[in-house]
Amino acid sequence: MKTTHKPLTPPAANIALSPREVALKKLYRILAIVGVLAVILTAGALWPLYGDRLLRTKTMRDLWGKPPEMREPKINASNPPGPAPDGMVWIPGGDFYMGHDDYDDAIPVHMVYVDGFWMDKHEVTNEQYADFVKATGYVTDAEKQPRAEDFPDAPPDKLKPFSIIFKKPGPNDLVDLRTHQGWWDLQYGASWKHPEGPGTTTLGRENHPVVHVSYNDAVAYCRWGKKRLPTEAEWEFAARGGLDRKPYTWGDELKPEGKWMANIWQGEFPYKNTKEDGFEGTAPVGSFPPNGYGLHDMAGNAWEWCADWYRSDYYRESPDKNPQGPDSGFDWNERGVPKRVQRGGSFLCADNYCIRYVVGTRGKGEVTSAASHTGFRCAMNAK
Ligand SMILES: [Ca+2]
Repeated sequence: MKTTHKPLTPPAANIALSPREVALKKLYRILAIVGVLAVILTAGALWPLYGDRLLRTKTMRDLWGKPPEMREPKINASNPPGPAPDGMVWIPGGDFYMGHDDYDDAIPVHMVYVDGFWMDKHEVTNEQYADFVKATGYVTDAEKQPRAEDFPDAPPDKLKPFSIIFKKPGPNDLVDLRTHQGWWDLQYGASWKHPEGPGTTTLGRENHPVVHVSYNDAVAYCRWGKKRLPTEAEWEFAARGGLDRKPYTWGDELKPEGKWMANIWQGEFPYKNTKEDGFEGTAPVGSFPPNGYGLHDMAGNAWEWCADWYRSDYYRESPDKNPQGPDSGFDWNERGVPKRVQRGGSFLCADNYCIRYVVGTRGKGEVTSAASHTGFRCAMNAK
């Protein structure tokens, strides 16, 4: 029986390479290896600079699940619902983009709607707070005896009323900007009426923002005036003054036409304050131009308490209409110490530290704690 076979495929010809071709092949292989190594080394070198941002973007997308809706924000008609309460201005409410892409606790930038409300034109002053204390006999947290259970490691003789004041380090003191320890000093007897401690007063500073007030102290004052603290979203809407996604409450430039627009820190923090804006500590309220809604000092001067609890991840889940903050406070940097939101930065914020005079950035504080750079202003519902 005859069997048919498919013809076999002829073997590939064994073509010898010329010495030049062999050399080129080697060169290509070496170039390929060098190229791969270069990519790995470049990625390794750039990771410390940009890796965090890449991770953050991924995390943001993972958590958020959908790309942001980037439509134009719409501000409500600005007609106030009635005559303005004394010292307040109407904030019309509407849509705005809240947050800041460069800060882990202020991402994602997201659109929020807030209803219109009244807001104090300026931070509550020493004179205004004195009227409240005179009328009510209120005692601030910084004036109270600290509780032993809150300071279990403190010897009994150290449990005296105190607040925290800024103390400029010496020129040769080495300060780590990450620790806060280098420029804060516990001062016994410091309070809103003795800002630098016993023997100091607010005389001559009647129209400066009241400081050394805790969240509780701020809430008590607002209630006395039948007002309330602004929510964080209201505060940011108001601070933006009708501008959309600008870095400053007044626009794009830190110093338009060479003019300082807020009481912040010039020079290298915390060693040298060149006071280019005219003020080393707090400034009288209204020393700088108002923003688009007629509000003064929404950047710098004194930090301002807001009503919301602080959580660094809140913006990933916050409602898009009149957010009121999370149900409880949580700060990764100080677990077990619930905090409320503060906004606006202070006279201690410099471009090498803090920088929280940039709109959309956040601060926070424990509800009974006070310091020489923290005050507040009040808001009120439309009647
Ligand atoms: Ca200043």
